[in-house]
Amino acid sequence: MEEVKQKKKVILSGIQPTGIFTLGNYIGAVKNWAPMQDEYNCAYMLADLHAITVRQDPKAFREQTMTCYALLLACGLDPEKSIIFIQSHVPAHAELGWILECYTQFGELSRMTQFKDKSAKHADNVNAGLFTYPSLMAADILLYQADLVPVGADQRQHLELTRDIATRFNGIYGNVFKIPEGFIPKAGAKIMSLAEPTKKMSKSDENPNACISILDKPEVIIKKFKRAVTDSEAEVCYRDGKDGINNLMTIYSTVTGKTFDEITAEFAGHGYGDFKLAVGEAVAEHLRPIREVFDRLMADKAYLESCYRKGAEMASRISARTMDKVKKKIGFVL
Ligand code: ATP
Ligand code: LTN
Repeated sequence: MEEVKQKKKVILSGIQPTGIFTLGNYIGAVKNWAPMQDEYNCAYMLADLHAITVRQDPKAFREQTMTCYALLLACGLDPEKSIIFIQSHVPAHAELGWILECYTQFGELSRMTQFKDKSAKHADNVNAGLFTYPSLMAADILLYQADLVPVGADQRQHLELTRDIATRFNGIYGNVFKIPEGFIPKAGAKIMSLAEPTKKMSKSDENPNACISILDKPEVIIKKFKRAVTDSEAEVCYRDGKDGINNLMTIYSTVTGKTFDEITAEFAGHGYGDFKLAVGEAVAEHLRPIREVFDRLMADKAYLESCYRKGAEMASRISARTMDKVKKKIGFVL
């Protein structure tokens, strides 16, 4: 019997080039992208169109985008295996983004918690792009007919909306879009701030002690963990109400592979000081190779450029197929 070759599933994800990735971005999202490259057809992008929903300084933004591209490769993304591209290099994203805005309801966008948070934080610039951000994210995903979207927990609501938009569009025009599933890690989907462990760790936090950047030097990482806010008990165990310790245990567990029970046993009879030091050292060690590869890549801009040009070409080819279908279905003259 002829063997039926199973088509590989498609993965798409993205990250905004708004700063050096934090340990939260890394554990919740980017760390999980590299291991998927053998099993799936993967496309990963820098969401620079999304990044301008917050004002960016042109020179810093350009440099930041190059830095973030090198970081993706340093985190193990391989341009020989995956499509690694910059969103604005593929005009179909903005084009389908506009179209999908016309299939997204005002009420749906008004309910998005990221919009509410960011418009409170940037009250002087509550622009239309900040509001329609999820329609563009839906376009990113649906253009590639993605099956799975690996993201942190804070993107769950945007993914649900993407599914609703796709289902609505398919309901009108027939089967145009694959309905994607989220792929949210069981542990580490929401890494919390080290200074305020009830708040998510975020690239744009003003307090440098609140978040670990994946390029922080080992001594800086260790110092920040030493200062991490915990509680007044002295027991290293995962329990409701111990937000700081729960967060440190999650971080330690994801970088060492140890379970919570193993961690509790390891630090039985020790104070928080020993535990914090161990977490700091484990994180510093885990991030060391990323920093080393990053330094090498940043010294070879020509290589980086050849990678993102190739990525844009491949992404354009795939997205053009979906774009064509969408335009025909809607009734645009082609
Ligand atoms: P900004 O502060 O500029 O809004 P951000 O740090 O929230 O940025 P994004 O670029 O919006 O980062 O997110 C990139 C990916 O990282 C997404 O998949 C998001 O879910 C994930 N992520 C962001 N913060 C965390 C966190 N604290 N814990 C786990 N995952 C996270
Ligand atoms: N909104 C995402 C970044 C992003 C994204 C995407 C993630 C833009 N387009 C498509 C997955 C798929 C965020 O992390 N804030």
